[in-house]
Amino acid sequence: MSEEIKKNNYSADSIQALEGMEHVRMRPSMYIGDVGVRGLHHLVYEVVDNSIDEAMGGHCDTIGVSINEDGSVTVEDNGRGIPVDLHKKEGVSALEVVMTKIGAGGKFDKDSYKVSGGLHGVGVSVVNALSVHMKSTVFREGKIYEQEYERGKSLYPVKQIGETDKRGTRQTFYPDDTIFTQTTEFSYDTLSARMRELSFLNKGITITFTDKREVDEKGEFRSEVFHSDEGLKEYIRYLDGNREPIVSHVISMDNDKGEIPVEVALIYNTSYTENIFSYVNNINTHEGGTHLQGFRSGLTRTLKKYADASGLLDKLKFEISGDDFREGLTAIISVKVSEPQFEGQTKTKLGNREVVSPVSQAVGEMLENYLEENPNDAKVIIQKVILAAQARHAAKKAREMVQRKTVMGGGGLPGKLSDCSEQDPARCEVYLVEGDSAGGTAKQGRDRNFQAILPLRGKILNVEKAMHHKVFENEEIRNIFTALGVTVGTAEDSKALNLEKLRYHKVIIMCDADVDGSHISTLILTFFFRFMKELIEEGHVYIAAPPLYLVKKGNKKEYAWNDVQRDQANERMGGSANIQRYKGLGEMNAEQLWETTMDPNFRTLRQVNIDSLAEADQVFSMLMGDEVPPRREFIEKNAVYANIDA
Ligand code: 0RA
Repeated sequence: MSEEIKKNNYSADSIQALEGMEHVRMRPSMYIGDVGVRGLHHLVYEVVDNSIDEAMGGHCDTIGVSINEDGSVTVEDNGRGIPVDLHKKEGVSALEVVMTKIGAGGKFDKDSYKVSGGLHGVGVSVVNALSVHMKSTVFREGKIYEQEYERGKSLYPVKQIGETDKRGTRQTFYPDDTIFTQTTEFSYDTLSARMRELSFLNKGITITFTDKREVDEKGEFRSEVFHSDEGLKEYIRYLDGNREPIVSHVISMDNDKGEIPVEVALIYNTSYTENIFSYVNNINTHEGGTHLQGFRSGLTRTLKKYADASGLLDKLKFEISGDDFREGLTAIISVKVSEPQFEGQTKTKLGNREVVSPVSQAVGEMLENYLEENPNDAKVIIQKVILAAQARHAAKKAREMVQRKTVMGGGGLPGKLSDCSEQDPARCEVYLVEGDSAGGTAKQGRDRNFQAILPLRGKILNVEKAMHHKVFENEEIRNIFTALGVTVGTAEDSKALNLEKLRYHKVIIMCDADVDGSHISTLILTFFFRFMKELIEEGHVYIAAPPLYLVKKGNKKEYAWNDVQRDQANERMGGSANIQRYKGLGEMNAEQLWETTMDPNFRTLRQVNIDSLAEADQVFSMLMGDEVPPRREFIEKNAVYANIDA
């Protein structure tokens, strides 16, 4: 947008601005992405972003976020307080302008309030427009000011309501259920994960997160305090805590002085997966972009140079590829860009060309220093790279075999697949079922028109711990690839998944409702997460929910998915009903399985989505990695999909 257009927008009269607020209510998705669970949580991020900006400007160090008893959310900081003096152009207080005019955020103060941009950064007025009620409280220059709003319209002019020696801003909003029709209930896990992430990305800030909707046995609210002094370095330790490092330190740098502030931290571990998380202005850039490109080029260039000089590559018969430098790498890149250009399908790909070179340079310098000062680590890294190159060649052969079988095997679907008759993938679903016997029941119970069944034998390979060629050699995994009809990998891009030929738009994991079953679901999800991430991202993966109990009395029967439902059903039947606990899918007959778990009119499917890739990665590495105790604890305490929730 040119300067001129910006100015014109800004001087737009209040009628136009009002239309702006109405436009937000008419087309909320244009501002917050969607009006589902994700959009709802964006409201909180938007408000918190403003406080983070105030903190990044050096004006505050503490942010409180709470979900209140009534389901509203409060965000409070100890910054300078949003100005309340008269805004000359608009003729009302600056606070009112910020709260009720679209795109007004900070235009009255160039230095601060340069909101993060990107997905969020639409301005707190958007949150206001989408809230049935909102209240702003400002603690500033010894006084307390307040203003309230309904669906974005102020209820009265800003008023002084008292005196204080505090400073700061408090925002409380109650999302509008006529906009967020799916739900207005905030998820503790989602918000807590984001606050943790923000504290790592903005070191030094203390973020307190409290859920006041419930109290525990001690009568206390669930609450967490997030604070990181070391930022990304600590974030890496958190993410990789369940993996075994092969170098002695986290390698990191923080250059906040440059034109484009760059922060990077990385470590190498014994696994075979590459894990790079990139952020622009605190927003996770799932699709990567120019900062990631800079990171990769800096990493490859520097390591290659070092390896060449070391003579370690002399005996190697293969070319080393970029991928080889990133096996077992966990890295985080965070850049701040004043006018970010976001591209890509989900607008999470950074497009600014000017970012490539500073990031590449910073990464190069950081690594060069580290390799120089830690020659033993350097050697270990290069040896790992060589192993990766060798394994890549082996994997390529194994993959080509899968490909040949998929493409040329005369439509050779796996023998164990019971396919459906419908041809349109959009209407087809496939159940991945634990065990041959449950597979048999599912096969009898299904609607063969559109439901296919692929039984999986027991535990599938733990891809978190296996080398890639082992993954492609594994029969169960090959069956999944062939059944779904997708192919992976080309010589240029071993990670590109081809979803065009996907044969079923719903891929449903159906396992026993017990610890073993959830372990198997997790193994399958881990496989999808590492090798078919797009399948999850495009919303194709679901988890079936078989019931835990059958409650029966006379000719009445009810199914129950938890203890509360079981007891309620029992009560409805006047107590003393016969209660059968299903120990596994195998105990249900075909009709029962259809009724409860497969009939689209009755079943509940949980769609798997990844809110935070970093959080999901941490969970998977913990669940599937070497460290047993945290896994035990987690599986015992949570549904396995805690952070990839439905
Ligand atoms: C612009 C100017 C000033 C404060 C802020 C913005 C501000 C905005 C937010 C949003 C959430 N918390 C905030 N805290 C402060 C004040 C400039 C001054 O006092 O000189």
